[in-house]
This record gives sequence, C-alpha cells and structure tokens, in this order.
Amino acid sequence: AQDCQVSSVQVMQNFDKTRYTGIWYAVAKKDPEGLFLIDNIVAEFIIAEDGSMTATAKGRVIILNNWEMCADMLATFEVTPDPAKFRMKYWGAASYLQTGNDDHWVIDTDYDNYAIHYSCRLVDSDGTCLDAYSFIFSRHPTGLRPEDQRNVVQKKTDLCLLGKYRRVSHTGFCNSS
Ligand code: AZE
Repeated sequence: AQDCQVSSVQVMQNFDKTRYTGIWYAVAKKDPEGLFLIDNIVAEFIIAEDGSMTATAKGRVIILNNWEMCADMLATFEVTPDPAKFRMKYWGAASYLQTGNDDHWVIDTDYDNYAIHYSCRLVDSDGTCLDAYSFIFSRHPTGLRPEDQRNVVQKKTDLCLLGKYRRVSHTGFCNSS
C-alpha cells in the first residue's frame, strides 16, 4: 500500500490464528496519539476451545501524575471477513487503565520469529491514516533475527510508517506478578 490508503493495506494471507498463539515480545512500536504503553511490552495470545481469540498484554505506562506502573491488560477479538483483520476490545485489569475498541490487523508473520501488527484508529477524509499504532513483535525478547529485518523494513514502508518506530526495551519491569 505505497499509496498510504488504509483500505489498500495488505494483510497476512491465510492467517492462522492457532499458529499465532503464545508469547510475543514487542521489539519496536509506532505510537498513537495520547497515552500508550511505553516499554517492557509482552503479549500472549490464546485460542479458546470454541476458537475465539483472547490476549493479555503487559507494559510499562505512566498515568495520572507521573505514576509509573505495569499495565495489566486483557483483550477479546472479534473476527471479520478477513481472517487477518480483527476488532480488539481491550481493558485494564485495574479500572484506571485504558479501555478501547481498535482494529487489530496482522500484516505479516512467520509465526515462529516475527509478526507485524497495525491498527489505524482514525482514517482521514483522503483515506490515509491520521492516528495509527503498530507493533513489531518477536518470539525472542532480544529482538529480530537479522534475516527478518529486511522484510520488516519493507512492511514498515508499505504501511507508510518507515522511520516512525522506536525500539521497545525489555528490562524486566513487568516480570513480577
Ligand atoms: C496489544 C496486544 C494484544 C492485547 C492488547 C494490546 C494493546 C494494549 C494497549 C494498552 C494500553 C494501555 C494504556 C494504559 C494506561 C495490541 C499490545 C490489549 C493499547 C495506555
């Protein structure tokens, strides 16, 4: 989608949510407007017996008056006609955390090493995205394998988000509890 139209973003073909289950470490992210997860972001995707997908996520946040904490988040996913495009309802384990209902698109993944996620919260009148966030996930907390980096750069470019990502550090901030 070099034209930067949200409607022409290419997502993962034949997405297999079963192979997507388990733990993913965010190694890079592009932030949306407003409050967001800062670092130490780890997500776990689970498929229930009825086939529905849920997830948990943790990450360091700063809320209220510079109160730093580990956000403990939960999500349910609604399917759409495209198997790689979900609607994600999410909320915090504690009520003062964020709730929301966002798109959750899987752009690309090899299931075993990397995954590229994209969410556009607001589409502009010209069809481009006004407020997107995106995660680069890895199965390895240490980062992406060198052989996956070229592909990830290509997908960031396709999403019109090249140069807008920051590394996500993992220092163990959310490891206890
Ligand atoms: C995601 C992986 C799947 C589960 C969830 C995710 C997103 C979580 C947030 C949380 C924001 C929390 C804030 C708290 C103050 C995509 C990582 C729930 C966006 C801002």
